[in-house]
Amino acid sequence: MSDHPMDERAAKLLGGTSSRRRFLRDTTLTAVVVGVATACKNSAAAKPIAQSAAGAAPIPSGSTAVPAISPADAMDAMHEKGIKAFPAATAGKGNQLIEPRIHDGVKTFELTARKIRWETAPGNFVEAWAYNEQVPGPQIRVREGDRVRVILHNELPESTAIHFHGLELPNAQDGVPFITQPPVKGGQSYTYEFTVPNAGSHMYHSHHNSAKQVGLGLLGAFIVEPKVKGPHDDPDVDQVFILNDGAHGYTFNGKSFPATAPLVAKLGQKLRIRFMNEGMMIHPMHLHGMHMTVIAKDGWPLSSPWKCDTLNVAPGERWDVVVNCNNPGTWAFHCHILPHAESDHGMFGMVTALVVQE
Ligand SMILES: [Cu+2]
Repeated sequence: MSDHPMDERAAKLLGGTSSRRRFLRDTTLTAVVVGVATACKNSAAAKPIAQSAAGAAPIPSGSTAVPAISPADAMDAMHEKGIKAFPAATAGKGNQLIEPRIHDGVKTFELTARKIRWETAPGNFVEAWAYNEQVPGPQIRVREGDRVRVILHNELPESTAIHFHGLELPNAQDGVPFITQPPVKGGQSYTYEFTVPNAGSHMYHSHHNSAKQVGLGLLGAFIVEPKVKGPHDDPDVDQVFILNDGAHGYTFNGKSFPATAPLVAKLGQKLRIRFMNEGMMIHPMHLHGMHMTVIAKDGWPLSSPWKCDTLNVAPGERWDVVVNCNNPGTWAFHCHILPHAESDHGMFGMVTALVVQE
C-alpha cells in the first residue's frame, strides 16, 4: 500500500524506531517464550483471577530466579509485540502502478502469470500465483475512452484467463473460458484489446479455476479515471485497498498484519479509499475515530453519498469512500468479523491503521 519512506514515517509516528523495536523485542521475548506455551495450552481453561490480576509474586531479596509470568501477562506481551512490529517489513510489494507502453496510440500492458514465493507477514512465505510477481498484481490505471491492450503470458501449470471485472466490454473481451474465449494454456499468450468503457474502481482477475487462482493471487486493480472529473477525483491521497481471504489467509493488498501498510494522511487532507473484495467472504471494514463518506458503488458515483464507520464489502464489490482526516492520531482500521483480525495471540490478518499526521 505504501512505499518504504511512508512506512518509516508511520513507524516513527507509532514510536517504532528500530532501537525501540529491538528493546521491545528483547524485553518481551523471554516473556513470550515462557508465556506462549502456557497461554496457548491453557487458553480454554479457567485461570485463578487472583494470580493474573495480582501479577507475579514478589522476588525474595537476593534471589536470582526469573519471576513466572502469568498467562494474562503473557497474552498482553504477545499483543504488544504484534503492535510494536507494525508496520513490519516483508519482501515483495503488490499493487504497484504499471506504466503502459504506447503502440500506435494503444496503451499496452503485459502481464505474466507465474508461480512465486510470497511473504504475507514476517517469515510467513506462501506459494502465490501472481501477475508480474506482485500480489495484488500491478495496478492498471487508464482513462475512460483510452484504447487498451492487455497481453497475458501464462507460465502457470494450469490454463487461465483474465476477466475485467466491472468493465462493460464487448462480449469477446470478457475473459471467461468456454463462454467468450478458449482457456489460455500454460506456455501460451493471449491478447485482449478494447476501448475503455465505464469509469470507476474496477478489478481484473482470473476467471478460470478461480476459487483457487484468485485465492493464490491472480488479481489486481483496474482503475478508470473519468473523462469529466467529479468532486472526489482529486483527493490528497488515493488508496486502493484489496481484501482477500483465500490460500494466503486474511490479507489487505496481499499482506497480513503486522505487515499491512498503514494509510497515511496529513491533518485536514482528503483520503479516498477504493475497497475491493477479491475474497469469498464478507468483510465489514471499520474505521476508528472518523467516519467514511461512501461516494461510489462498483465504480458508479452515488447521487446521495452516505456516511458510516463500518462498511460491509462483499465478494466482488467495490466501494469508494472519502475520509476527511480531521482527527489526528493512529487509528485502528480493521475487518469487524473479529476472528479475521485478532486471536489470543494478538492482532493478525485484516488489521491496519490510518495515521493522521499533525
Ligand atoms: Cu473479514
